[in-house]
Amino acid sequence: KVGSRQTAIGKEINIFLQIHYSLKIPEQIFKSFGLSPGLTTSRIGSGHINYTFRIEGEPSFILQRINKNVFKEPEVIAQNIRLAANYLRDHHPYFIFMANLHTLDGKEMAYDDDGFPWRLYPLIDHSFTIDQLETDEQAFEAARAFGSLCRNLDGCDVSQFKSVIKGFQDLFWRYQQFEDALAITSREKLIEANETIQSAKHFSFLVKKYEELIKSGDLKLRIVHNDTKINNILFDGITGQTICAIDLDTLMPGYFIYDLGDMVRTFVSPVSEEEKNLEKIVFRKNIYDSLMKGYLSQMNDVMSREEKQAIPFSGLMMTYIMALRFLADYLNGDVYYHTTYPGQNLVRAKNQFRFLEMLSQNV
Ligand code: GN1
Ligand code: MG
Repeated sequence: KVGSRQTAIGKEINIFLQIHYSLKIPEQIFKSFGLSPGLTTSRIGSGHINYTFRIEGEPSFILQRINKNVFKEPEVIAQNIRLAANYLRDHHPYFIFMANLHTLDGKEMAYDDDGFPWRLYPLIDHSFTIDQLETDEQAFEAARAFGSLCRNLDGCDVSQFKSVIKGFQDLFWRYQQFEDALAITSREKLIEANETIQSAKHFSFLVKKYEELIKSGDLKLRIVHNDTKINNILFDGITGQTICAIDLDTLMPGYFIYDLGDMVRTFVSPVSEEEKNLEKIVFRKNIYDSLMKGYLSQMNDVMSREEKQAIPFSGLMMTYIMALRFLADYLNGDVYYHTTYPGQNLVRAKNQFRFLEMLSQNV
């Protein structure tokens, strides 16, 4: 994620999150952005796709290498962000939108010799991100921030935006990918994941519901963030309030259920998707209610009655889609998400199915 992790008094706590690994920032990348290659860098964040670094200096920056295997057309990301930034500048000039900085020759990204695009962000002093949400206020504030992004983009020309990843939140297609993975995986993995595979099949009625909902045309196609996990909110270390939503890679046309659902998925459980101890996964009703209030404080008057009826489905759908995606990646041999130990994607899938059970008993 692109936030620095500092406490109110500016003390670095990111040290706990640093993972030392061999990826070096190429000198040409520093130079493209007018930075000295001698600056101190450290890897930060808990994203599963891109690599994120903090660059110390006056001022400091966040530098990110985009995963070109996942984002096959990185120019589309840049184009979508540009469209959104222009619309917001013209219609909501005071809205804080974290667009990236440009290279010395005015480009949104700099490519290295291996064809990976890199981009640079300002590092906001005393800002921080969290992986687990603790209070009702945080839930309200974070949901309000994601809601206000969608609300402020309501009215822009959706047809100009392009899809960054085809079928990204298409539950029907994700279920097919899971079935494809089942067909090619090893016998050992089928045995190891048997119970989780049964859960995946058990909840497949959600795919049908999803298809019906999309076909009904009741959901308005909007510009949505598509990755509204709690650690994509930048908080202010001094006021404790939100600054803005970050990680705009998947800002593209979609439905509100994707954003609201991913908030339910990542806000309401007291532990993150990495947690192995399933006993710790519970439904926090107070957080669920606060996040709904925060989101609707922005979205209530732009949403239709039909959309509001789909609110309870959103969390189920997004938790299920992530459970399926983690499980499929485990079966495929961990080809998509970064992992740090064998079986991590199965842990994540089990965690998500557990939360899905909890959620389905409560919404
Ligand atoms: C990925 O890399 P990160 O953490 O921003 C994924 C999201 C998932 C998320 C689950 C492009 O996001 O869809 O919800 O992991 N992004 C992509 O933690 O696949
Ligand atoms: Mg992301």
